Amino acid sequence: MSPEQVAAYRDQGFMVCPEFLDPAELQDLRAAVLEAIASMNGRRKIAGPGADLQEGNEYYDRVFTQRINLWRISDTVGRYLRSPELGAMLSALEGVSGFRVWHDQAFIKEPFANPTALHIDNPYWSFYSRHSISIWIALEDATPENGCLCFMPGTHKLARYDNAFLRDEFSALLDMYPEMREIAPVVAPMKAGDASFHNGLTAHGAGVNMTLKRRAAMSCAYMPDGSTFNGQQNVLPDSYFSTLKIGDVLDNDQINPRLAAIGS
Ligand SMILES: O=C(O)CCC(=O)C(=O)O
Ligand SMILES: [Fe+2]
Repeated sequence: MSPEQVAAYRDQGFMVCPEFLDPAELQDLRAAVLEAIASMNGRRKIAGPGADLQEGNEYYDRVFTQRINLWRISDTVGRYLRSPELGAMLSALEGVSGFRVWHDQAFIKEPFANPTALHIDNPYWSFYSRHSISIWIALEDATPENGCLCFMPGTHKLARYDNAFLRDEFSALLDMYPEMREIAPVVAPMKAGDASFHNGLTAHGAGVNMTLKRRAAMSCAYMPDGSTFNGQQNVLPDSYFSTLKIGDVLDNDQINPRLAAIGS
């Protein structure tokens, strides 16, 4: 990554990275994600240990099919999302020496799906950091017609920890941050295999799916190593959550594995 790309990411709070995966990698990851989702029965959204998040909100369930922590049930997913090369990119973008996986998420926007309301990610999570970051990998082409992402440039510098929910109206976030109403969203179509990165405080959303095909994507959120517990459970399993006090370092390798450094 060039210094110009890093500077642009830090200024805008997001970056699109064309051809992040080559065609063979794309096929490999897409197959692994779809297989892992298919292996999860019922309405529970998290694979393996985690909070008891279930489908059940009519509107939210029609934003996308959301399945979390596929890294626990698919070695292939884990290998891509925890690769040292990806870790090096995250570190360069955020200027942070090490990251842990916060959670991964598959987002399958089905035909006629609702839009993904504008929101910021980090306020949902169990730590606060201005340097959390997510990758979002298009497993199929994401277009303005089928609900590609949009990012609001520079909003990571304005965001506090007030947030909207994904079941809210598309623009509910702007009621909390009226100053963002003047910022034009950047619509980010991506080809299958392209990826984007966004800071955990960058406002973003996605449109409705106006096509007859699904829009499949795989994402992963990363927490700077050393981040501390803020009191929120989010995806943490009850057994771990109940042991935590505000301010404890979130350093459980079973729950939030550290990304290995290149060469280690
Ligand atoms: O895929 C979507 O529609 C939403 C993705 C998102 O909010 C994220 O990756 O943080
Ligand atoms: Fe998000």
